[in-house]
Amino acid sequence: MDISRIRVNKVRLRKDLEDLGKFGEEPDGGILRPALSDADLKAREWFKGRMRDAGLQVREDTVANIIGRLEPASGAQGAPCIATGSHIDAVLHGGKFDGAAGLCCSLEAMRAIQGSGIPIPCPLELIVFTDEEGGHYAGTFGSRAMFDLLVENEIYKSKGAGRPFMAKSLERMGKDPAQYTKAVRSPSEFRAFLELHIEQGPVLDSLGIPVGVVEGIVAIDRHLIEVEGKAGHAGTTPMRLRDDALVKAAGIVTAVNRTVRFLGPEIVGTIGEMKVHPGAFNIIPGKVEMTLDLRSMKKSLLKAARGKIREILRSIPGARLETALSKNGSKMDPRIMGLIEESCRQRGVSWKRMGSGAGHDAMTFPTRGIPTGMVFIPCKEGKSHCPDESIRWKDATIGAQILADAIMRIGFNTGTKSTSGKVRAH
Ligand code: HGY
Ligand code: MN
Ligand code: MN
Repeated sequence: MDISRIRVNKVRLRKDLEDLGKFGEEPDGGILRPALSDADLKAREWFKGRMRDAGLQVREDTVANIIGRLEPASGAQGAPCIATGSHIDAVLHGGKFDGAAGLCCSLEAMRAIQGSGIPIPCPLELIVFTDEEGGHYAGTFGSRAMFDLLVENEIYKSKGAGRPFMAKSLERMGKDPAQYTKAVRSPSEFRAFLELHIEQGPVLDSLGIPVGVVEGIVAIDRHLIEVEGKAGHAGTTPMRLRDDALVKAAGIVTAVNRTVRFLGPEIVGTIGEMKVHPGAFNIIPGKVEMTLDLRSMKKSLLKAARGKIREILRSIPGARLETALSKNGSKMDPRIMGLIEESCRQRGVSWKRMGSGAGHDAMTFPTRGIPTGMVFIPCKEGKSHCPDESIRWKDATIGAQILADAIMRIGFNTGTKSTSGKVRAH
């Protein structure tokens, strides 16, 4: 089987990337496309059309994951599929390529594979996962829903008072939230999962290397911190009689930052969201809600940080922490990493093995023993989650080519060693 016959089309790919970037576009070049917002829904409809134009059978599951599928000509219809995909939703005022690059490159890979005339060895799927960025709650929602990994009542949970929750957004797009468990699939339906993503860090760009072969994805704990005080009149309440929730929250922010820094360079912590209630210039804040994102390749560091932060909160009246989600780090499948590298070698493309400090839907699949791999492409100066996020079109083209080649190498390979150690020959 001559993989070199697979040729991605850089013009077609670039057009998809540019067109997808228009949904939710803001004047400063960033995008506002929160999960299941109007901009996200429009982008999804457009992408479904592109998937159909590319010959994929397209369906949407009960939690709005979009699943495009290519069936092999004969024989292997019911066989486990090789899936690829990523997300269309974006962080607030984010960039145009986080998630989108993976989806457009995956679609181009699917087209190039079909264009090669090489018969596909098993079903191929391209999946758009719902709410990867955690616009409603804890993130990687669609892939966790697919493998029955939601926390209890997650579709009714939000990040604070008056914030959106998934059940409402699903209803808004005409779905019955009570049917969410119907999205659950068996891991045995999957032979492998591959995600292409921008690196969201500076390594590849600074070294001038076009491909990152991901070895592992960071463990992530997401907590919600709530601080109760006493709302009151900003003019008539003497300072000594105040119980100002924001003053207490400010102390927590600096204490959390000090704690994480003290634990060393292998852990990062971010208080990225803060809501002050009621929130007016003449009311003493009565309540503050904050989100805390902790990450490390070492789960033990996350545990240590949580313990110390709980201790800090115990000393502050009215402060409490709720753990929204604790995601283990994920190891990528060595076999798949080898096939990605083989693809780079054959194409004369340099690559670098690396970890991912960003979370992805690709971290969900290994928890169900599905062999998983990730291909990174550079983003300029490592900028991401901001309007300056940008890529080089040639890097996207190379990434799509390597992704297409790797999908077919997995397909024709005699077996893919699953992360659970079993070798599954197909
Ligand atoms: O938060 C992350 O790491 C990813 O961009 N969702
Ligand atoms: Mn992101
Ligand atoms: Mn992403």
